[in-house]
Amino acid sequence: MVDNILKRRSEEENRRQEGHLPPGQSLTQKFPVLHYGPVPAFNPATWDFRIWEGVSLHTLVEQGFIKPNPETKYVIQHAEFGFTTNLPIEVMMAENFMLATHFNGEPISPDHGYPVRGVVGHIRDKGELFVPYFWKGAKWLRALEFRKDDKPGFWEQAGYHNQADVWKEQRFG
Ligand SMILES: Nc1nc2c(c(=O)[nH]1)N[C@H]1C(S)=C(S)[C@@H](COP(=O)(O)O)O[C@H]1N2
Ligand SMILES: [Mo]
Repeated sequence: MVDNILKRRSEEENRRQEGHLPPGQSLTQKFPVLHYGPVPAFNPATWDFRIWEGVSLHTLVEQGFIKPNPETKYVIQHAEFGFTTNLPIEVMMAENFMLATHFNGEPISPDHGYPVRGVVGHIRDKGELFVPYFWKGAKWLRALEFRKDDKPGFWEQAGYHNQADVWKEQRFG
């Protein structure tokens, strides 16, 4: 127990010195559950997942399932209970945006978004270009909406910063 705490602390210090840990943040070695509202029940008989016509994601486009609509600038992820989050299309078309069904070889747990969630980006090192990260991936994903204009999602409307750059400590919009 105490050993684990000390190990985490020293790992945290290493990460900070390497410039990977933004100010005011701490290192977690767990997979915390962070969302608003309850965990939905999954019923395969009634569950569906919609992608709007004329829109695209990198692999789906590459495999020829969807033809990109050049007018699209933003994509809204729609999840259970009306939760939404918004991202520029180029972010969702990047290699590190994923409609994830599994984590560490196991189906994603209900808490983390079963049967499918968005997983986006990474926390960049200081000085890299802006890359959105984990919080912009909707758990219990049900639809993707492709739009010309941006539309703030659930947390974004609740006052959180649209980009939330950790290095700039952008917490509120
Ligand atoms: N459906 C849904 N997805 C969500 C959220 C939420 O409240 N509802 N919160 C987001 C935020 S702010 C974070 S930090 C991550 C947390 O993912 P985790 O619970 O798997 O760690 O989920 C994101 N996706
Ligand atoms: Mo979050």
